[in-house]
Amino acid sequence: MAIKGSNDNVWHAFHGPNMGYIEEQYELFLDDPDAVDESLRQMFEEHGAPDWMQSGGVEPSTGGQVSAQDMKKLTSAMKLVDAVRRHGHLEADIFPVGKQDDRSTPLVDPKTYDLTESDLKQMDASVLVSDAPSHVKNAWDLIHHLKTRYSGKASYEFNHIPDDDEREWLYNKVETGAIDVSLSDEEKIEVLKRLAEVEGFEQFLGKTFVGQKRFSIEGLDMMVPMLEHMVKNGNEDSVEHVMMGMAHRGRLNVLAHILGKPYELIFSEFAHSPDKELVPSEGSSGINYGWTGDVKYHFGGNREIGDEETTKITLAHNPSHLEFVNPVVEGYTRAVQDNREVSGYAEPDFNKAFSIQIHGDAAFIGEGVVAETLNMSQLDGYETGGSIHIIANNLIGFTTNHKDGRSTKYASDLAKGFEMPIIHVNADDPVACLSAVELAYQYRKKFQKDVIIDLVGYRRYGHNEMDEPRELNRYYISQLIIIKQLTSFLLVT
Ligand SMILES: Cc1ncc(C[n+]2csc(CCOP(=O)(O)OP(=O)(O)O)c2C)c(N)n1
Repeated sequence: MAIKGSNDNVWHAFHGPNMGYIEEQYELFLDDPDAVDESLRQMFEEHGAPDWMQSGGVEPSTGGQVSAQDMKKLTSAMKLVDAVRRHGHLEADIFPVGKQDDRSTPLVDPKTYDLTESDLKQMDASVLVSDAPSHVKNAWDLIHHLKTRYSGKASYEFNHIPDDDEREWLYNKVETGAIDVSLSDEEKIEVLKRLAEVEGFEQFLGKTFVGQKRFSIEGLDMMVPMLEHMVKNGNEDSVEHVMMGMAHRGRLNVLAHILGKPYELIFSEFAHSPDKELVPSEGSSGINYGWTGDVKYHFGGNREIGDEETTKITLAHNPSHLEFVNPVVEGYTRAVQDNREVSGYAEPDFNKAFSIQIHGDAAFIGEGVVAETLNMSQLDGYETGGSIHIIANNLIGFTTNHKDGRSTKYASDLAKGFEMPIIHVNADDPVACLSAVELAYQYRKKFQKDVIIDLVGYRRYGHNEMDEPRELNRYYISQLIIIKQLTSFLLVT
């Protein structure tokens, strides 16, 4: 590092945050001169303490320099910017229903940092961030801008990621809006049509096969367009295989709309199965006919998509044991990534395949096999270049409210220990959901590590369709709200 300055005012070359930096370095130097950069050491030896430190923290006012008071404000503003990045999720609008209580936190309030609107308006935004969007002129605008990014329909937790490049990349993508999906009118209509199919399918099943289990996706309907978006991205990137694992929730809908399983086949599985006797799962002790088959919401499937280059999508069959499929899907993925054509230790090609793991919110944090699988995600022998996880978060596990089912704030908190980025997104905002997918996909592609999307919705009915929604579903929501939301989404320009 080369530092220039005349002998007279060498310290006056430093302004704003740099002054804080020099102060910090000087204190380090006092403890151990070798702890600082060679050029700084020479300066400290030659010129002594920075003059603003010598004058008891008051910077000389000559020469248009920043006062100590301004310096303090600047440091506070930096803390506030950092706080919005770290804690903005606490105020985010990610719950479509069920948590409408006050979500404000003093952690992102300027007052907490002794800052007023006028303090912030006097501060140039470029002192705080290097690439503020053009409409952001001062620090007040900047805080507002950051709040829209970190406390909107999507929110983010990145602060636990120790790698500076990764964290900076993620913050940059969020703050610049580079990952925001922008849909044309036609694309909006496509998404709406897909959502109508998703919901129509569930309603048809509900009305036609009354009381039969289907583990409706309703409340998390956007999961289907999100999966479509991910798979399409993969196909455009010449990914050969997408391996998927999921439990019962929404599985029939994913089979129909992502795996292309014909409706007739699904209906026939409802029509031909004497429901109650054929259900060896979800706590039932019902008789089954010699385990000759499985229940319809455990079946897997596969499908090829794409014209010139094809991508094979595989949904693994699932046992009743929640999340046990996680390591199986990772094994499938690694198996197709490994190059077994040359002798020796098989080298994986992470661009050839990726996995999508869909988890229940209670199961993600409650089932130990999830932690075991996440732990393997960076091991040479098991890694798959990053899996994309979606927590199908309907805020309830069977009959258990999250307050009685986990000791952490979010269902996704387990992933923090594995340094994985977490994106929370409101399942009733289609554009936010697709943007969350885009960020997750791009992150996986760049850093080849796992990423978590916490898709926050609700459960329209009971746990399955044999139980009583009025008693089991605390988050029942009227059709009208959904219609209102979809209609505003359709207000195309
Ligand atoms: C290993 C295992 N433990 C317990 C169960 C029983 N069980 C079935 S569904 C369920 C609740 C799961 O809740 P969540 O993960 O939130 O998924 P949801 O059904 O709400 O979508 C439980 C405990 C099981 N099937 N497997």
